Amino acid sequence: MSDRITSWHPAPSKPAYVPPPGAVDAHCHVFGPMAEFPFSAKAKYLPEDAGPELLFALRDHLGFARNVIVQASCHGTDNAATVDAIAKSGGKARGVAVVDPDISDAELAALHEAGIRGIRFNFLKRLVDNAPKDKFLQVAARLPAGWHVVIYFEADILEEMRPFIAAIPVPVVIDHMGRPDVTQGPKGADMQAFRALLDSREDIWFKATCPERLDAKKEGGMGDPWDNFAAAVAPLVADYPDRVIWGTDWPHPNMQDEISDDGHIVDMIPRIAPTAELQQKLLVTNPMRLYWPEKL
Ligand code: 0GY
Repeated sequence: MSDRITSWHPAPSKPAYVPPPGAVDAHCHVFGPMAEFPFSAKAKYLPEDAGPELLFALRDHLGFARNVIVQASCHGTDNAATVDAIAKSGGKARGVAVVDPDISDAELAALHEAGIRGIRFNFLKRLVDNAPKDKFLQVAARLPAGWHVVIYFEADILEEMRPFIAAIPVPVVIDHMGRPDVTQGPKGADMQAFRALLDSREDIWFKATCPERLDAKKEGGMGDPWDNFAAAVAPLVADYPDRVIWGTDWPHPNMQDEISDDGHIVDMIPRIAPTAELQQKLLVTNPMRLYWPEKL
């Protein structure tokens, strides 16, 4: 592995949109700092440090109150950096871990104590070497009470994911809507397939995230201001308002070729959730139900 990469904007603009009080950035990551929390030997990318100080400064700059920190693949199954960031947040962060499926019940309980509320199964071949569905189902069956499973996959494997998702015994949250091709529009084949998946279980949630990824120029999309994303995602948020959460995706792993201004990413919110009621659900009520239910 060669040079370390930077995938985030050095000075994001102040968004025009002001999130409601208590708003949660429910999909973000920390990288390192490497000297304290080395990256996994199996990491597929080697980023510059993007630690909790930077994340919390961004949270305040963008007008958010809380973060949900998702363990990034570059840290493998060692959740120390994520747990450290949660500990430093003063109660303003919780997290999603990536675990070895053979993790002990005592270790899962310790992660709960540290603020973890779910585990992530990553099926992207460019990010992980293997994704053993049988092992994943075994660990999903012994999660602490109240936890959920986050799944990251791309639209081309949605059909083969169906039986696996159907067998998960806890609520499921789908990262980035299973990466639909948003240039197909709101009625495109990928969005129709994703809606069918949502209709198959009432406890499948999704993240209306990643305009910068799904509508990237390098993916054949438009780039900022990501009009394809807005057009494709707004109807989905309108139709499933109680099962959708939102996040910045900072520090935008692997997006070093198309750096995004996080202020602009926040300004996508009123385009996909145009009413105050929808925004309250997307940014406050829904993520609080998943990550801080005791505060509702
Ligand atoms: C994301 C997306 C990506 C990376 C990771 O864990 C990760 O490394 O999630 C990606 O490269 O598509 O959700 O941040």
